[in-house]
Amino acid sequence: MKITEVRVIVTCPGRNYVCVKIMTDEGLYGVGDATLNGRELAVAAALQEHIAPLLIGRDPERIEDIWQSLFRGSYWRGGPIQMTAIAGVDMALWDIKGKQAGLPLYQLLGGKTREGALCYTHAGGRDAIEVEDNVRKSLERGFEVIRAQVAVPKAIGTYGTGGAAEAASASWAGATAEGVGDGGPMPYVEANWEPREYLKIVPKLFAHLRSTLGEDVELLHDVHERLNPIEAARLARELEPYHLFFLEDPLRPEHKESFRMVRNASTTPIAMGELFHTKYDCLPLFTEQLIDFIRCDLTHIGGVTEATKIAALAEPFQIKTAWHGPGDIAPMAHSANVHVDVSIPNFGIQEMVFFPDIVQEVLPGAPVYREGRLWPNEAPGLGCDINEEAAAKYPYQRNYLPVCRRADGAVHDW
Ligand code: GCO
Ligand code: MG
Repeated sequence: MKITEVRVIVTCPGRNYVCVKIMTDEGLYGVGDATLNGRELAVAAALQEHIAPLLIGRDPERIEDIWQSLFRGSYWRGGPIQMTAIAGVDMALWDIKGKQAGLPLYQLLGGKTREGALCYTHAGGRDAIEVEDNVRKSLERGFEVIRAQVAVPKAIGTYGTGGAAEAASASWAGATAEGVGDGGPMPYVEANWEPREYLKIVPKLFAHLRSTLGEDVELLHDVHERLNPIEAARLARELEPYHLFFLEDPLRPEHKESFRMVRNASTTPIAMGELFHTKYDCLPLFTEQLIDFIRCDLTHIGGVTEATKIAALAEPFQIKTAWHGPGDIAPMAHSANVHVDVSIPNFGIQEMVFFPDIVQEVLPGAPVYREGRLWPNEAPGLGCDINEEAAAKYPYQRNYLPVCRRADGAVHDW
């Protein structure tokens, strides 16, 4: 088999997606996700200008060799743009292999270790009562694990407080909850965010949720890499009585050694990794057992090939997976997540979103949600497709991630 064409399809059915479609001389094709929120066209150009010419004429069955040649062959390694471009290719090649074998991807990865993938949804709100209300709604839909985020007093547009709707759509943090506007051609500014206020409100939120909802529901919280080590250590310690499923992304991705301080301070389980790009980012956290869940984004680490290696590296350290699953990566990536989830031994949990109908029209095949779990597509390969005609109806629109500013106007990590 030979690769004859690499199509890069950029579409905006509500938000931007970069899709890869690899065609072969045998009529089989594969699809993958190469979406990097806010830098979509940089990845599209990397694919079109630099990667596609290297793939034409190559044997698509040699996934590992193609992966290595793109990762090491470029000399310049890693980084979000390159690893996202490689992921799009990698997913499409696994998709082709599955179609060739007539098997869903999880079968190629060793077969099922479990039936469905336990998943979590998002509940946000302006105050603890509104969050509690939204947690209850998610419980009614069958979710067993729920991420809770509350608006920070005095801040404008706190990240995550729009809950599930915000996660799936293009509207930004707080936009739905506080009516402060959507993302758009210039970055939305989350303003007046102060760690002092944040550190006061979050333990109060979980005290409220535990006292009203009891111990049965599993709760978690996303810090979104906003704290410094001593602040993160304090938060992890103060949340201990509420028994979180995990505390997500407490620190910036650069300083792996800072996790020691959080670890030594508390027994709250720690998850990290949506801003990592390779297994090398994960290793220092694994070898010292500084985290409990690794939550890389398959679209930003080079796809299924790197994800299965990261999972295998995590396994002997008793670290489980919790792959990133936001609305800003395409259904192909969500499908890849779940195929990996149901075939590895050390799966932990899967973040999920409900894609709006318009996305499902353009990019059909996302995993199906039922009873607190995601179920893999049983069609060969990823079980996803790209409706190119529908995609063409929704052209790319420039859209930035928000930025966060402190009360004095200084830039903080969003
Ligand atoms: C999550 C994430 C996302 C990111 C987004 C950035 O836990 O799902 O933190 O919501 O903010 O992927 O593009
Ligand atoms: Mg997160």
